[in-house]
Amino acid sequence: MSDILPQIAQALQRGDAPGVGAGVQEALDQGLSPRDILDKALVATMAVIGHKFKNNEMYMPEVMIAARAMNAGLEILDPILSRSGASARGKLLLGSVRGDLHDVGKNMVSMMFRGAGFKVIDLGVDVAEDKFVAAVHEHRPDVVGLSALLTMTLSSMETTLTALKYAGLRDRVVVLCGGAPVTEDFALRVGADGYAPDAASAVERALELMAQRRGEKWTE
Ligand code: B1M
Repeated sequence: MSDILPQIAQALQRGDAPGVGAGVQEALDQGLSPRDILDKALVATMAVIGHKFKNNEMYMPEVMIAARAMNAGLEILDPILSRSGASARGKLLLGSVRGDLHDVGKNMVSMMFRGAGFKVIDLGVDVAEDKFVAAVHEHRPDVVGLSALLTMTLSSMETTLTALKYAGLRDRVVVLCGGAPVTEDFALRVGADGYAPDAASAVERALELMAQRRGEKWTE
């Protein structure tokens, strides 16, 4: 086995987007599974970067450049991981809540839902409450996914749920929350339907909640 995964990890730590892109492509060409590339090279290295950021061994600009390199890797894996023959299984409206600029985890959530056959409308980052409300009116999604990475922006999840409620839309959609500081307890307390700890389980949780809403037992 070649040492392509450590090479991708090193490129990601350097914030070398073309290097990450080339490494991911090389790993695919060597027959490595996209899931292994994602988990063992990209996600694992972002965790190391997060640790260094926390300990002041890496600073904002470097982390920002690394996140851009991570997204470059995700872009290459995206068409493979989100490839699906299934017809639309549902519609997900997704965004990082107001005040939150983190998008790597959200982009993974988008990829997993598309992989599971969902149509995804991604509103991006720093999405204000009224933008979520307008988009629910416009797109009529089955699921609204809220992502937050900062303790400070957890309050935006709550205000988004309140805005949906006051717009009379809350009961029409399943609301799923996620992101590092989010817990099941928090999500339920602020009125969401559920919480998922990671992108893969977010799909399962959404399907479960959609089935409950229809009064069916979800089986798969
Ligand atoms: Co920021 N940042 N950051 N940051 N950043 C964190 C989150 C932090 C934990 C770092 C630290 O101190 N250890 C810390 C937050 C502390 C807290 O509040 N608890 C922090 C801080 C403080 C900040 C700033 C305030 C720094 C400053 O200005 N002094 C600032 C805030 C900017 C803002 O948003 N307004 C800031 C800025 C940035 C950058 C711009 C430099 C960059 C973001 C670039 C980008 O995203 N394009 C950045 C980054 C990259 C990070 C870390 C290092 C990595 C985040 C990441 O991409 N993780 C992060 C440290 C860490 O996480 N350990 C950190 C990889 C990704 C795959 O994981 O996003 O958790 P994650 O997603 C997971 C799950 O959470 C889940 O699924 C994904 C995996 O499967 N998930 C969902 C996510 N959304 C979901 C939605 C769902 C379900 C699951 O359903 C809808």
